[in-house]
Amino acid sequence: MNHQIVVVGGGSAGVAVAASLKRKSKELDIAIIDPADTHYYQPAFTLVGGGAYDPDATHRPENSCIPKDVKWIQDSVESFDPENNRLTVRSGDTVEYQYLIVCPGIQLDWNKIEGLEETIGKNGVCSNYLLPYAQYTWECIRSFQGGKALFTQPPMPIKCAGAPQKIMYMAADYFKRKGRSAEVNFNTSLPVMFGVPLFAEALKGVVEQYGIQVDFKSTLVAIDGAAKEAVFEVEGADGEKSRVTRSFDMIHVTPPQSAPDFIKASPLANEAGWVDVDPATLQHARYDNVYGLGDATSTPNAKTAAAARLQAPVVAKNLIAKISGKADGNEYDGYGACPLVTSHNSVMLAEFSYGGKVTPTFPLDPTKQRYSYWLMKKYFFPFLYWNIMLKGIDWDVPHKPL
Ligand code: UQ1
Repeated sequence: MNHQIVVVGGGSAGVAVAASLKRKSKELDIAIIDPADTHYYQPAFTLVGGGAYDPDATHRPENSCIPKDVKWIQDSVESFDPENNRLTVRSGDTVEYQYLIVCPGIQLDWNKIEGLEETIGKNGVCSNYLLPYAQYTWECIRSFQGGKALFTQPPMPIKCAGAPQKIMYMAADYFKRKGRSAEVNFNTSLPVMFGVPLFAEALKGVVEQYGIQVDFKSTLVAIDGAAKEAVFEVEGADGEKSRVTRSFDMIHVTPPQSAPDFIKASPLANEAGWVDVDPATLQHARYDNVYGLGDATSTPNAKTAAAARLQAPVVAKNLIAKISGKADGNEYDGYGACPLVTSHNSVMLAEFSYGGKVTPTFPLDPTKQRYSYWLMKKYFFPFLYWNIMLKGIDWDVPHKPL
């Protein structure tokens, strides 16, 4: 097989960039490689876990998402050979390209927590990171009769760093409304609530509002579902690590995450395993006919759908400029957005760019929890995703430094 442009990954980033390219230049010959039948709108998984979104509305068939006139190769990449502009897929075929766009997303490393794979989806062990387990999250919250509810966050980088606490606030809100007496405990590997100080400070207030106990630098390492016990590695003030076992009635686990194994093992990766691209142009550091975007890249932005939405037109414009021999000059500023769900009717909208610079879209205090942002999270962002972003429409709402 041979295509002018090959896109590895048909998720948010891959579909958006292919659609954006096609919209700019109909005659481009593009193929997307992705093994999955189903395309998920993952940002809604938080709401599914909180019982506020129809699980069936989070996904569509992948073939309905791939742009018209873009070829879908339903297969998995086995290996890259960027020196020779080709790659191999699991079926054994070789795919050649002139230009390569790499956006396979981030890998969930369930197996890095001892005992997790055996118990996830039962025994009160839930996780919003796969749809069936997100549905089980809601079952756990709804049927919780009081007791201990644990929530975990693994070391960075993870996609949407706010997600591990969003589901906790939805749970705490529900317990409060139903009058269930709950001890809610957040165990996060990080030393802070959020990477951007302005929001970290504001989130302290939310934690207090619910009476949640937060344990920083506390990392889930093992879980025994039948015994309802979870083991954490906790780093003390002296840097000393010790193990703490906590019992639970329910636990929401955010799995450790890393670059996909087939990227880690490829010449495209940096030392940490991520697709090694320039943070502004998104062009590969060593292969100038290769670009990367989405959760799998080395760039230090927040790994969110909003980031992929703004990266897609940068890659599309830079690649078209490259093909036509004109100057580049389109730069991604690191924008990412994290609608921090703080209850069943409020959201704090965290928007920021490289360096943790707060860059709101709306001229409102970004640390305030708002019902209007809840409505956007539940209704407008999914609409924006399916009908604007995945259709390759570059809708650049300006965001400005605070
Ligand atoms: C956004 O663009 C987006 O993308 C597709 C989301 O996806 C889920 C978001 O949650 C947010 C907040 C944005 C940012 C867009 C605006 C209008 C603030």
